[in-house]
Amino acid sequence: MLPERRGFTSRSSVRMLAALLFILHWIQPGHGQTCTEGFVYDRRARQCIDVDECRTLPDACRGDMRCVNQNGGYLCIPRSLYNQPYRPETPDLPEPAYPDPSLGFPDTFVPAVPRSVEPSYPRVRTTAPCILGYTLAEDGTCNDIDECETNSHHCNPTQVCINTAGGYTCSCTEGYWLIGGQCQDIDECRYGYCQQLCANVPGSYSCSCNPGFILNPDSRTCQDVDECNDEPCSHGCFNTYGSFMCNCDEGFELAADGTSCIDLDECSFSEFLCQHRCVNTPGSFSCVCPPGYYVYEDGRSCEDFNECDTGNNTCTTAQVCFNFQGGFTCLNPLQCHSPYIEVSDNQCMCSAENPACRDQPFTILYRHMDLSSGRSVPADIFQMQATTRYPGAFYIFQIKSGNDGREFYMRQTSNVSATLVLSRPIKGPKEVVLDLEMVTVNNVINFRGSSIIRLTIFVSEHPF
Ligand SMILES: [Ca+2]
Ligand SMILES: [Ca+2]
Ligand SMILES: [Ca+2]
Ligand SMILES: [Ca+2]
Repeated sequence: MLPERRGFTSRSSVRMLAALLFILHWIQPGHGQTCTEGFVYDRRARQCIDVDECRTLPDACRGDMRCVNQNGGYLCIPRSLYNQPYRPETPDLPEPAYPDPSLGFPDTFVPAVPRSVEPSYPRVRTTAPCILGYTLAEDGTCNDIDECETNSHHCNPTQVCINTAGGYTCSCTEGYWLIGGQCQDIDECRYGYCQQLCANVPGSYSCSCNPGFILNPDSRTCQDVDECNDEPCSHGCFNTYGSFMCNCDEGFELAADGTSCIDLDECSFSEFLCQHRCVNTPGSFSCVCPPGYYVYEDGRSCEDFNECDTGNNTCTTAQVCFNFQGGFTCLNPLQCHSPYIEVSDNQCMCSAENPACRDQPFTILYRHMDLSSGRSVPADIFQMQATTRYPGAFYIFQIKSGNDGREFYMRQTSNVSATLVLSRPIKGPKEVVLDLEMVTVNNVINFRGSSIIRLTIFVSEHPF
């Protein structure tokens, strides 16, 4: 850092001529006062004062040097010492990037020792009582100059000036750092300041979170929202990282909205779910049975109420309750019509001695049975058998009446027995009264007689 003497360079003859005229002008008035190099005579103050070469010389320092005025001279020092670019080593500290004062600032330089000057009149004080950056107070002490306050700093307009003891620093405000001598916004997003979403703004930044997260108090990281706390699900809720899931109780399925549960229509799954009828219910289903039935333990089958066993019937004491599938009936006491007489509570007889009984069946036996509608065919449904066997006799079994729909036929199973067979499906509800006849033929004694079983069949409405 050598002081460069520019006063007498012959770079520009015009400038030299101007300087010469300037000097002459000062000499001419005849005050008889001359100042040494670096000073000019101030008429008002009547003393030699320092020339600020940095202001008066258009190109006091060359190149990348900066001019610093000194008492009786000036200094050229590298500009780099004024603005030390400062870059934080790690990007995660959005701290103000204060330049290190130790790197040196103009006002913290030790002032150059003033050159000795020739004694002159008036004598110029060449030694300041305080070092540079301080000013002499009235009490004789040296006080720090607040360059920021007095606006005598050299911070550039993007910087802020911070006064220090004996000097000052130029700094960037928070959120900016010094790049190329200018305070430029820190792009915090580029350095991953935010965990999830980041928006850079001049001098700052703001973090936000993806849906399902909330910003932590540190304003940078995000944490999962436990959505289940707000009970968004109709039924069950499971919190997940960044979201949540709903599930539904048995018998329900998740709706398209993902939160509500809608009933499953189990009845639509299969028509065999219930024996009779399926009724969908919220979260379940139930089987119902027609009147006269109840739902069995399996929940789907229908079982006939036995109204006769349970006493849940309307039969009088004189009547006999007869239960069948899906209902019951009250059988009136047997009434045998003349010439028949009653021989038991379900049998009438026509006496052989009675002439009116000739060509009439000897006995009529009353029987009742029930039959399910739609029973698969063929089906053996009733047995009949001769109870009295006469030597030399044989028996013929036949349906004498009641088989108009031809649903039945009689199949002889032995010499003395036969089976009533259902040969066509029969649909209830209806009562079918069949007269099943057993004809006894004895050619030895030339006898032919018959007995009747009057079979009443209660065909149920339902196939169960
Ligand atoms: Ca920023
Ligand atoms: Ca969650
Ligand atoms: Ca259901
Ligand atoms: Ca019944």
